[in-house]
Amino acid sequence: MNQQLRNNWTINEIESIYNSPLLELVYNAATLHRTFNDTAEVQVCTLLSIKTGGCSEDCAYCPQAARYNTGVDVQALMKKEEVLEYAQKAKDAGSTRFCMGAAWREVRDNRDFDRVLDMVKGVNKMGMEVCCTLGMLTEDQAKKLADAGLYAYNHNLDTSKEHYSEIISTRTYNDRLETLDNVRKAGVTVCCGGIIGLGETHEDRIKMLYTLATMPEHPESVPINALVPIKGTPLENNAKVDIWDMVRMIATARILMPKTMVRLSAGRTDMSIAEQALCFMAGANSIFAGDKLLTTPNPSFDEDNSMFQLLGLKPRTAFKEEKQYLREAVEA
Ligand code: SAM
Ligand code: DTB
Ligand code: SF4
Repeated sequence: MNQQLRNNWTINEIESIYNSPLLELVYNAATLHRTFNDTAEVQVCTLLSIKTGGCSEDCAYCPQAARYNTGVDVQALMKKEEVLEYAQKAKDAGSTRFCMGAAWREVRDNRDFDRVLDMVKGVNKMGMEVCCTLGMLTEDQAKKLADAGLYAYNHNLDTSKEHYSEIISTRTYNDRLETLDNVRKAGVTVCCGGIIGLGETHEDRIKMLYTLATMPEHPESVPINALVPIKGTPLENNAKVDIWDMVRMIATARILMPKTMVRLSAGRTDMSIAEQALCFMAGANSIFAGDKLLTTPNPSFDEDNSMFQLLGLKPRTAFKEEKQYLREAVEA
C-alpha cells in the first residue's frame, strides 16, 4: 500500500465528500480506515481538569468562563501528587493517554507553569502519553513542555474562521493558528479539532475541516465534539446535535486525514451504543474515557469496557507510532 496523505484538498472536493450519500460516505471512510489503520483499535484517553473555572475568556459554549453563571466551582491548580494519583487510576483502568486541562486563556511563565511541567514529567515517567490543553502557548513554553516529556498538545479551532467571531471575541483565529504553529515547532504532536452544534452551517464545518486537512502536516489527532449545552452559557438552548451530522463529520475527517486519530469526543452520554458503533465504523478511533470530561459527565470505564467487548474493539497501546518506528529501524 502506497497511498499518499494529501494536504492540497480543495473546498469543492471536501464539500462533495461531506455531502455524498450517507452510506456511501461511511463505506468510503470505513474502507480507507481499514487500509491505513487497525480498525479494531481505539485509543482510550482520560481527561483531568487540573485548574477549573474562573476563566477570563468568553467562549460561548464553555462552562468554565467566569462571566457565565454555570454553577461550576472555581478550583485552583491541583497539587502534583493528586494529579499523579488520578493518572495512575486512569492507567490502571486501561487509558494510555492522560490529558490535563486548565481553564486558562494562556500559559504564563510562573510557578503554576513550573508545577504543570512537573506533572508532565511525572505522567510521562508512568509510561502514558501525556497531553495538555492550557490555552495559548509561546514557542518557548511549548519547548519547555516538550523537554518535560509532553507528547501532545490540544488546542481546538472549534469552528470555521468565519463563524469563530460569533463564538469567541476575546482572542482571534490567528492566535489559535499561531499556538498550533508553536506546538509543531517544538516537536510536540498536535491535537486539534472542533465542536459541532454551535449554530454553524454545514459550510462552516467544511471550512474547518479544510483548515485542518490543508495544514502542512495533518494534526495527529482531531477531536470532534458535540456541543454539551451548558445552562447559563449563551448556547444553553442550542438544539441537540444530530447523530447523522456527527457521523458525517467523522467520516469526512477520516477520508481527508486517513492516518489521524479521529476522536469521538464530548457528547457520548447522549449517544446509544449503536450510534457510537456507527461513528467507529465511519472512522473514529479514539475516545475520552472515565466518568467525567473536564466538568461534564461521560460514560464510565465499565460502560465503555462492555461496549468494547460487544463491538470487538481493543484499546490501542501507548506510543504505538514510536514502537513501529523503532521496529522498522531495527528491521532496516
Ligand atoms: N482553556 C483552554 C482552551 O480553551 O484552549 C483549554 C480547555 S478548553 C475547555 C478545551 C476545549 O474543550 C475547547 O476548545 C472546546 O473545544 C471544548 N469544550 C469546552 N466546552 C465544551 C462544551 N460545552 N461542549 C463541547 N466541547 C467543549
Ligand atoms: C476536546 O476536544 N474535548 C475535551 C478536550 N479536548 C479538552 C473537552 C470537552 C469538554 C466538554 C465540557 C466539559 O466537560 O467541561
Ligand atoms: Fe476559558 Fe478554554 Fe473555556 Fe474558553 S474554552 S472559556 S479559554 S476554559
